[in-house]
Amino acid sequence: MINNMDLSRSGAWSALVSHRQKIDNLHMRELFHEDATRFEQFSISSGELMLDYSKNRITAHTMELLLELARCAGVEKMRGEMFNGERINVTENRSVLHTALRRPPGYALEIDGLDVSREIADVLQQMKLCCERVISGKWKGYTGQTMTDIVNIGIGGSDLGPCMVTEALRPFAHGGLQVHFVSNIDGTHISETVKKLNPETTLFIIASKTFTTQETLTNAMSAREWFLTYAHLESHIAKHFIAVSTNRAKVVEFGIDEANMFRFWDWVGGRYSLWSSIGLSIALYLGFDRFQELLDGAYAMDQHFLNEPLERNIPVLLAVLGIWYNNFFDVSSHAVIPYDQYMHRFSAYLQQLDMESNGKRVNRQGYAVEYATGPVIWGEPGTNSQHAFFQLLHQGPDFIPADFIVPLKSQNPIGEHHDILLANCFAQTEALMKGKEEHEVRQELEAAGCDPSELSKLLPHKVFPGNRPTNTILLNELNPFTLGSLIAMYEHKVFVQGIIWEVNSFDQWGVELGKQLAKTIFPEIQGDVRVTTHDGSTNALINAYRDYRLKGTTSASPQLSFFDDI
Ligand code: G6Q
Repeated sequence: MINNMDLSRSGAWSALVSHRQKIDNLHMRELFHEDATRFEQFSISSGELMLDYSKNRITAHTMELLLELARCAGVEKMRGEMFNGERINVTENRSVLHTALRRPPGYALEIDGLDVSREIADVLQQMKLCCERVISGKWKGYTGQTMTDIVNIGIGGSDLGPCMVTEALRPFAHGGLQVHFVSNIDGTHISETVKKLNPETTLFIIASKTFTTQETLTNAMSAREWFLTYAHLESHIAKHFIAVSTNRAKVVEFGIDEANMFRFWDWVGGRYSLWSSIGLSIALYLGFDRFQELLDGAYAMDQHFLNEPLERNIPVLLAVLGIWYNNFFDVSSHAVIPYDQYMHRFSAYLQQLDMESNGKRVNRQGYAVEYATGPVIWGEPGTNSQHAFFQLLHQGPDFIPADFIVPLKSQNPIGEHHDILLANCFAQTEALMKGKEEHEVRQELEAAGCDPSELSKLLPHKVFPGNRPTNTILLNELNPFTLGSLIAMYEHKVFVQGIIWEVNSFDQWGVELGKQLAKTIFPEIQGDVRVTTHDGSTNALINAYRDYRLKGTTSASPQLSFFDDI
């Protein structure tokens, strides 16, 4: 079905199409040269975060047109609806209220007969008490010892956020507990993790919104078996297993004490859930007060997003810039480069947030969209990435916009490391913007004494086109508050883009499909008959593994049969 009303047929969209043609030959180098105030015009601060978006292929008129598109799409109205708990997740008929999780208590909002503010405050209080007991050592294991290690078992939204945050905020950990994350169904992940652990001092958090996710439950069963190998008595499980879920019945069925369950709600999407009790591993690792600072930082960004006009609104600016390249330059990739080693999981986290939210081919009404709905998000920290894929950023045939995220303060200020790190970062964005022209390369080669025939051979290889857009996001320091703001900034960027593209950013039917498909093949792998019911390729692959299993020593492990029931 085609939607004749979609935004790509609007006047605002057409104006951008023609504007794009007009500015095609404009080089950022000239734009900076012509306007000494370009940085002031295209940069903005909020709290401890500053966005410099001056190194983009934009003029003031570009921004006017892009913001007009955002207005036409109803960004302001939809923003209010999300914060007010309207059921904007239309395919699941749910509210989208991760912003309520970081809002100070005491406001009135009722969803499905529940007072949201009270519900959230109750769970935060439960988390706080748990943190106090575990961190102080009052929580004892089955042999009376205090806990030294937390293992979060979850996947996707129940893993990526907490894993990224605990890595990013390592310097803020209280130091009394180590935290580990097990997500992959590959037995290597759980095996390698528990190898290092003492069951007497290990606390497992089984984090699953639905409590039916195959990977999480398999890993949880294996963790349980490992634990019982040492602890023997099932009654000891209560001291070592906690569940975070919306599904009380399944938690109880699994054998976790209800008193050890932390709830959350279906109006918290998986990839938006680190602010809920899914963040328990963060709170235990950093201490509850630090977790609260993370929430406060996100709340500060929520207020910015909610109250600032579109032209002074950081998530909105980032969103429309992304749309500018994705839809009007046909750019299908976007790099995210943190200049902070602690942020090494940030791009992986952002991949899910962005690509799972907006990777949709139909709009909210179910009509096929006729435009791209988001780039591939990827990246690695600088400076490592400079020695890996930056070649493509500088000299590949297509340009790839990139966000550079830079904390000004180092957590490990040794020698000149931080100065060198930041010098590299600023040099990269400058080079991507300016490039290196033929006459500059020629001069350089001549000065180096290169002979003319060698020079003409080398010349084209050493030219850099430049005009490659970057945003630079400066943070005073990477701490719980600023990280909270940064994550919320990207959440709202993704939200605004979803509104403009008219997709439902809050469902994930593609993920659900994966969950179903594996459950069909799993019993076939274990069955007695050769598999013939799929396409030729899938049959052959399944049978190759069946043959291997029959010839090898593998036999169905007891915990696997558990999944027949879920
Ligand atoms: C996130 C997705 C998905 C989900 C995982 C884990 O938005 O829905 O990544 O978080 O599939 O699901 P459970 O938390 O239900 O185990």
